[in-house]
Amino acid sequence: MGVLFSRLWFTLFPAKEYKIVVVGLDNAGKTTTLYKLHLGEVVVTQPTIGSNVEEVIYKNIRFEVWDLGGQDSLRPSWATYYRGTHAVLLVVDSTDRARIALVKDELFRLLQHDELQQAVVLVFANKQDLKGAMTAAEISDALSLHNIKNHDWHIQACCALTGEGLYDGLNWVAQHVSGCPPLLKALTLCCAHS
Ligand SMILES: Nc1nc2c(ncn2[C@@H]2O[C@H](COP(=O)(O)OP(=O)(O)OP(=O)(O)O)[C@@H](O)[C@H]2O)c(=O)[nH]1
Ligand SMILES: [Mg+2]
Repeated sequence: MGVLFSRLWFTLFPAKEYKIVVVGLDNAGKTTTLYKLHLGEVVVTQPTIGSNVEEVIYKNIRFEVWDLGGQDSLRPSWATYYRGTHAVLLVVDSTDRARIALVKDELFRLLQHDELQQAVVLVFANKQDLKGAMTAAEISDALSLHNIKNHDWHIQACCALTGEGLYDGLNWVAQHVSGCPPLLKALTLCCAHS
């Protein structure tokens, strides 16, 4: 009886969920962005070792958001998170002019990965509150985003501390993944299996 009920529940109410991986160099503001979207608050962060994953619900869409550590030694492990990814969210520290070429290298490396061929790409030009921040247009040029031919992409100026721009970016993702097959996961089942 329990098994029958759980199958019926899953058939009737599959949870529609899309996977986002959040990448970018250390200190870009990835974890701050994740928790601003998840909690609506600014949290005190430490450099991420490994990953954080949280659910973000926006316009009745569930996003499973993976925030990956951006330090040099951690970036080679990003690929282990790519399977099933619908959207890549690249967070850029807009004041970090010295490392923007490195960001570009990382971006074009990840875009070649087999498991990201269907993914759309959102770039957050973060830290727009800081003096000397590059504009979204400057970052777009520095990253040569116009050379991305096989992925839908978009750049959004934002400030993860205030949240300005974050939902504009998420809205773009929501519009661009809605045609893709979602991850299907059973909702929490409370029935005991017989
Ligand atoms: N002024 C300003 N500071 C920000 C903004 N977003 C993040 N920060 C700060 O930048 C620092 C690094 O933020 P994190 O979110 O930990 O950066 P991260 O990209 O997760 O870094 P790793 O985990 O090391 O990869 C923190 O001190 C944040 O408070 C922003 O929009 N404006
Ligand atoms: Mg982090």
